[in-house]
Amino acid sequence: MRAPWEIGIRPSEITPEPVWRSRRRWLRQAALGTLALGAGGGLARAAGPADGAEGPALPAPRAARWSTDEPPNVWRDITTYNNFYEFGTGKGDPAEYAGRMRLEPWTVRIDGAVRKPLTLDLDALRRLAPLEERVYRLRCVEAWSMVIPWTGYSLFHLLRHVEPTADARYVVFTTALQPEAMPGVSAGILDWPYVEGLRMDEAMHPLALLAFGVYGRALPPQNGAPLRLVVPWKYGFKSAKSLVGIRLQAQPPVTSWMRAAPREYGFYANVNPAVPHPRWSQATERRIGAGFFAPRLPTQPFNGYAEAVAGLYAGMDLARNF
Ligand SMILES: Nc1nc2c(c(=O)[nH]1)N[C@H]1C(S)=C(S)[C@@H](COP(=O)(O)O)O[C@H]1N2
Ligand SMILES: [Mo]
Repeated sequence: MRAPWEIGIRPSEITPEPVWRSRRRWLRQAALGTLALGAGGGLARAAGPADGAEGPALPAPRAARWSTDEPPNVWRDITTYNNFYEFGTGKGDPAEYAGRMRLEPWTVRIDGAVRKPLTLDLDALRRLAPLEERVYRLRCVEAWSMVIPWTGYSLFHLLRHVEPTADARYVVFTTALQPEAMPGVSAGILDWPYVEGLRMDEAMHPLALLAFGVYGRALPPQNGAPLRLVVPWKYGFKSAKSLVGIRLQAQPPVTSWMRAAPREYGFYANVNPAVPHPRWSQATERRIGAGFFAPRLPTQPFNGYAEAVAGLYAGMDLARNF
């Protein structure tokens, strides 16, 4: 078990042990019926990591197999420290402006090398497979990280549904473009819409998540409402927010970040502490919320998911295919 300052929970978020103990005792007594409810006035509600969570509930059982047991970041950090360049490059810009995005109606078009091209609305998408909670590490190329409890299902459910043909070797993701609602679009940092891509076998890996929620609530706009990709073994920019299009094709796409800076961002973008970004090291990371004195954490190959995904890259030179 790591110390709280290593894992992104503020000291103020932690229930002091005596409070926690007496609370457990109280719960046990309540369960035994030895304590009259209403008489136990002294029970203080402890602050929790999901405090402040808002939005429609999206409850789902946790997928233990695909979840880290590192404690998740608090709701506040997850929803106020964001990258979503359509709304500006400041970490606070998405929380401030993404609420302007029009979320209804929302459809996703899935086409290309498939037998069953489809346009699905959000309801149909959510109902396609059972939702699960997956607690994933997210490692940004800027060398910070968080632990986030997403709600969603493996992307392969959706890809299978449209029946890919033999030409489907890459998957291209396109995200929402609403210039009137997105102050960052006119800044011209990237070519819009934001485009990302995966190789077909990466996209079919069960870890690749189509996420609809965080902390059991529908995704806040700044986190990519109403649905986004989460690819936990790759740098954060691969996890495209606010998806509107998914296209299967034979050729790899040129993604937005590759187009903007081909020397700095490759197609694969697997988290790799041994391959520095041309302008900074990727060897360590700063866990958001861990506090000023927290030591940086060593970045793990594939962000700690090597056992699950390293086999996808057997025989590849990952320094050249960065
Ligand atoms: N459409 C879109 N998706 C995006 C981005 C973006 O600018 N636009 N930023 C990416 C980056 S760099 C990161 S680190 C993650 C951040 O996700 P979070 O804010 O939910 O933590 O979103 C990714 N998805
Ligand atoms: Mo990122």
